Amino acid sequence: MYRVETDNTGLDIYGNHQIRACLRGRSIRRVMNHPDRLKYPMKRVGKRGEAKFERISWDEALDMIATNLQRIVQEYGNEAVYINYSSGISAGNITRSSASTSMVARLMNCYGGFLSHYGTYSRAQILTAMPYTYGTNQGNSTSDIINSKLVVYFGNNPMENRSSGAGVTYHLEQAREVSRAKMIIIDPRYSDTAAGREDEWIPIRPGTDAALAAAMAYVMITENLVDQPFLDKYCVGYDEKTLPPSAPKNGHYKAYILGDGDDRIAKTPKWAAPITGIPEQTIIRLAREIATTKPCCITQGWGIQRQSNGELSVRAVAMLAILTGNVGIHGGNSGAREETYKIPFTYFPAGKNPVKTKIPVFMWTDAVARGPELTALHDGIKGKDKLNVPIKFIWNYAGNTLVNQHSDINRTHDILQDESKCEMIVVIDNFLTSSARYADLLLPDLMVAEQADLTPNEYAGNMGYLIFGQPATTPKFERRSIYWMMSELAKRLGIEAQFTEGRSQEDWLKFVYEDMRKKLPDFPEYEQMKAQGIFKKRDPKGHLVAYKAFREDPEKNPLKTPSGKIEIYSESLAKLAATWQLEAPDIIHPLPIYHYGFNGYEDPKRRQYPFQLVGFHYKGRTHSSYGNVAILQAANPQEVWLNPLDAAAKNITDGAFVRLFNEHGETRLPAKVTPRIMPGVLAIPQGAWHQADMAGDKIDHNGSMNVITTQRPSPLAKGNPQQSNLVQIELVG
Ligand SMILES: Nc1nc2c(c(=O)[nH]1)N[C@H]1C(S)=C(S)[C@@H](COP(=O)(O)OP(=O)(O)OC[C@H]3O[C@@H](n4cnc5c(=O)[nH]c(N)nc54)[C@H](O)[C@@H]3O)O[C@H]1N2
Ligand SMILES: Nc1nc2c(c(=O)[nH]1)N[C@H]1C(S)=C(S)[C@@H](COP(=O)(O)OP(=O)(O)OC[C@H]3O[C@@H](n4cnc5c(=O)[nH]c(N)nc54)[C@H](O)[C@@H]3O)O[C@H]1N2
Ligand SMILES: [Mo]
Repeated sequence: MYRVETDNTGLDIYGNHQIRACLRGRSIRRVMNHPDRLKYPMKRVGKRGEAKFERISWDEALDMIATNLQRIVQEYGNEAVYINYSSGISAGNITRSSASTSMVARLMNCYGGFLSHYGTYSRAQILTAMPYTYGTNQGNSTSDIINSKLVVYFGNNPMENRSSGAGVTYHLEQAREVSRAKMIIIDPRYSDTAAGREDEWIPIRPGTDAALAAAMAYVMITENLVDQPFLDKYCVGYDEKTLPPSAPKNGHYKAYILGDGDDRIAKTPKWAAPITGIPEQTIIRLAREIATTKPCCITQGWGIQRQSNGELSVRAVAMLAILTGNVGIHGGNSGAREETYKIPFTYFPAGKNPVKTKIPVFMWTDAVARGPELTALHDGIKGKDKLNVPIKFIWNYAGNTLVNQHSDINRTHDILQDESKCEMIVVIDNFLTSSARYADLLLPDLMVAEQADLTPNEYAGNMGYLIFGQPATTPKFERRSIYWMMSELAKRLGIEAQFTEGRSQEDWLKFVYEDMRKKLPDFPEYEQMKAQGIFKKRDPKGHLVAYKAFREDPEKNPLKTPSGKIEIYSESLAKLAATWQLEAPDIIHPLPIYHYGFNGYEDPKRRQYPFQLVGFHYKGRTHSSYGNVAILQAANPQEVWLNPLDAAAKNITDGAFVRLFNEHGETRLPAKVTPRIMPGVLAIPQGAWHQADMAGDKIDHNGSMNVITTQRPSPLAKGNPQQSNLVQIELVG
């Protein structure tokens, strides 16, 4: 009999602290022993999506998969096989679900390859855009806040989305006890990270952070508060002096801010106030405070980049760190999200994918519906000018982005239901999720906690750790491990020797662990590690500082940008802007300008759908995972946040059942009337399980926000703009 206990090893000392489970970790037994868990392999008997299944044997299931995979590869080629994105097991090794490095990927790599993707649902826009400025996307570790005098969070909510004891909040609290850093939170919502800890909350309209940044830049420039020596030495394109010759006259940042650029608009606080919803005087005060309090840690979460103009916003926020010279120093930050110290970790080798074509992660529904129409210049296909074949086979292992977590569920439903398009969908999960309902074959997996595996550290500031988990229980019913499933398929496909290399799951763990020990001799011996279960190591350098070497010697340690410097003006982006095919109002720009983007505050569509809707990552779930645990549901109700002013105008009272709708669909849930959200904005915890009669009215009754999000991608990353939504809200009458 096992219980869930917290890590109790060592003294709970800052930097070598105990890794305490969050709400979800503490309820893991309720997931493991949940009566709804999948027990047997099943095949679809009704229409796709109807969720009518019949129990079959493992042999029958595996034979069917092998036969269909062989047929589809023969008929359409390996490019027609897709492994869908999934974050269900991001911490794991043998069990890891990441699409390009999972056991499913290893199997496909041994079998001729598969169509892969680039980017993630988490941070497609920032991963694409930030490197144009810095060459990479790096931030200081949160623990470095111990050296800060001021912390400014743009839509960063670690209290909720880094909430375990190993997480960021712990550091934030402890570090601020030492440094006494003031904390300013800029977020449309009064988040849990604020919750009384903040010195100031500044509500901002979603998607307008770049306008705020531009107006603050205006104050800093006109009041002589910028770090001019830093801009001259380390940056390209701040003013005339460092503007690349290929750029147009007055194409530099200073001209854009002062109104000497193309648009002739000075980005004054007065200009930004009606866009952002932040009073002019607040913008001025904030700009002065950031520019004069050093070091200042400017950090953004990923909610602001999961938007239609996310690529521009992330670079605009970074400008504040650049203008004030806070990059590359202790207590400062680049403007990117916080990072964590990591100890070496070796994954089992997934092999090389012979298929080089990649789609943007968010574009897979289009690749199913109209694959050969997708091109490099219009849709961001990489490795080829265009796709040759549509997706015909989908692997969906430990993910729910097949339906619930992807945008516009009603469109996805139509695409997936058509069996002439995608011919086979294999789902491997623990539950009959929204995605699993669309499976042709549904395979019941063991959970990570039911098998031996190595888990690398997630966010723990200046501490790295490794967990070696052992099965907490024996396998029940006909649940099998992913390694067993893929090995059995390899047998049927005639690639068993390549796939297993003669190793068992335990042999692979030994193999990767020995490699880790070569990289870090501090790791104990295998058997010892197995017995102790956890290994922790403090960052010997103290705290991570992004771009520290560059700051110290930019000649010797250039950035990975083409110029080796911080590119405020990016010639690479200017080139893309000239060659890519974009639909209005999409824009790619060499400077980090403000542009409203589709479904933004200034989109004319707001006349019809007047509310901006953002989602947020909820403490009661990991996306949709844990969404079926009753005590977590009770403690973390699914409700839409609505300001009292809007509620009064709409006659909505706290707890009333409301409908949210737009051109994509409708979802219903109770309202939470609260001043914790600014007027004109609604917020839903993302990830609730879709519950709709798809043969009838298609109305969702569980506040699953992806029935009202769009599949239109962002301009540069072709990423998911799931925070850019315009909707109407009404009382259910
Ligand atoms: N408990 C829990 N933790 C999680 C997850 C989870 O589902 N549950 N998911 C994990 C994963 S995979 C990821 S990718 C991360 C996600 O991490 P994030 O993407 O950073 O999380 P979000 O909650 O989407 O957004 C953070 C904050 O941004 C605010 N925000 C939204 N739009 C804007 C805007 O335009 N401007 C500003 N200034 N703020 C804005 C939101 O109100 C929210 O408070 O969290 C991880 N951690
Ligand atoms: N509207 C909106 N949509 C969003 C977001 C948003 O902010 N707003 N955020 C996006 C982001 S950042 C992300 S990362 C994605 C996340 O989307 P997903 O990666 O799909 O994450 P989950 O919904 O947690 O789904 C994980 C699945 O893995 C399964 N699983 C868990 N453990 C195991 C296991 O041991 N074995 C197997 N086989 N399965 C297991 C769970 O049952 C669940 O079905 O969602 C994206 N979607
Ligand atoms: Mo994510």
